[in-house]
Amino acid sequence: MNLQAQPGSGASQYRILRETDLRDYLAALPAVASRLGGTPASWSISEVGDGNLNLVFIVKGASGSIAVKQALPYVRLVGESWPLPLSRAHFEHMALVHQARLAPKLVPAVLHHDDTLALTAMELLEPHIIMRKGLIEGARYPRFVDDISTFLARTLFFTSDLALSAAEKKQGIADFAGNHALCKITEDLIFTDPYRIAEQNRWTAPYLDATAAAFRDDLDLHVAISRLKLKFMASPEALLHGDLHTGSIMVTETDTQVIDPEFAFYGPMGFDIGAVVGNLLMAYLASAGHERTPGERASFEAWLLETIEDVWTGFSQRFLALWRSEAKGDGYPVSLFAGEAGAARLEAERQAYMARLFQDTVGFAAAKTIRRILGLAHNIDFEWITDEKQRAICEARSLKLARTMMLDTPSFTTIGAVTAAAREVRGWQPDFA
Ligand code: SR1
Ligand code: MG
Repeated sequence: MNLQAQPGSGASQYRILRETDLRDYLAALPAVASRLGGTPASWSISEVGDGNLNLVFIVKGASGSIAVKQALPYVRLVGESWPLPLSRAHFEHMALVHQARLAPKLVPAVLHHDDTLALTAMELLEPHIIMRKGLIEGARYPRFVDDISTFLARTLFFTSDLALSAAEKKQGIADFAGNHALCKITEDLIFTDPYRIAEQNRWTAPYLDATAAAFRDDLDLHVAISRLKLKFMASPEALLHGDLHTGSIMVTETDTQVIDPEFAFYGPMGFDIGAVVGNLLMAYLASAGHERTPGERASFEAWLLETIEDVWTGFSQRFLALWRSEAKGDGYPVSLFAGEAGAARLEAERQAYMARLFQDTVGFAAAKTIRRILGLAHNIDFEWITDEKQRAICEARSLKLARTMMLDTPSFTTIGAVTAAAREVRGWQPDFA
């Protein structure tokens, strides 16, 4: 497909906005200008993006503040040598609009969108912080479990064949099918590169050299990751966020907001749920690297494990409740499950479906972990552990857990089995320790 023909490509009129251009641009938008208040000259504008792909500006005026995100035509983390379609801003905007409808109050409000400039203006989330940073500090978030399990259950259920007609579902798949360049990033960086020699791979050397080499030679692991990759590519079960790590979640003690759905597409539900579970497991196993005195984070770590359990339990209860009360889709026709026997059989089938979804979740959580330790894009849970040996110990524990989760997925039949394995590996010392 010709990328130039995709929505949002608008190559000829696109320009990277600097602060002055952005001021003029926003001044010409009456609703945005009046929200900011005062004169455009009085607005403070700063570029604060620390993600891998885009520019992010914070604009503050006399009476309000906004965030403005602009896609760059390349991967920010790497530079202009890695071009990336601007159309991702179009798909992100479409996903934000869907998610706001399906999971009200859990995504930032969009104030303005411009496909040509690949730019979206949103409410500024204040005093929220990126959840990953809060977890590194050892902060707990009492609203998180309810909010993220609601977000997951509602966005996944209502975009699936359980809730939609076949025609609606296929239209949804078509609407997001053009976001394949972002899918390709995931296909390469998560499902392929960590298991082969790739120029951009990196890990904490020399401590993890042997493990990285072992992962490159492990054919059992290559089969397991390839099965997951195929599932990612060929199972359009629901509209996914597509990059639901703890850096895509902003939190306070009383609020949770899911941001950055530029990787949105129709894929397997377990990929989003696994992203949350995998990133919480990494937060748990990185925690030892952030202690100043042994054991000082023990109760925080216990909270994290409880949170992981509650996310799956909360998600699965909510998803099942929606299925029992809102199943208007063409999957599982009601007419095939009439009477008491039919109802019982359908309920058994729901349980079987959740068991399969849990297996996917375990596998994808493992894939998400391995890519952050052996691939290109790492996370600050580990990166901010300055003692390299200590960081490698935390990473080696995570790799050990992830390998078991990926190879022995069927042995994890409950989320408690996952947290028990995490607790056990927390006490394991690699050879180099
Ligand atoms: C080149 S982009 C690297 C990563 O950043 C995003 O947040 C996604 O996780 C992607 O894989
Ligand atoms: Mg992102």
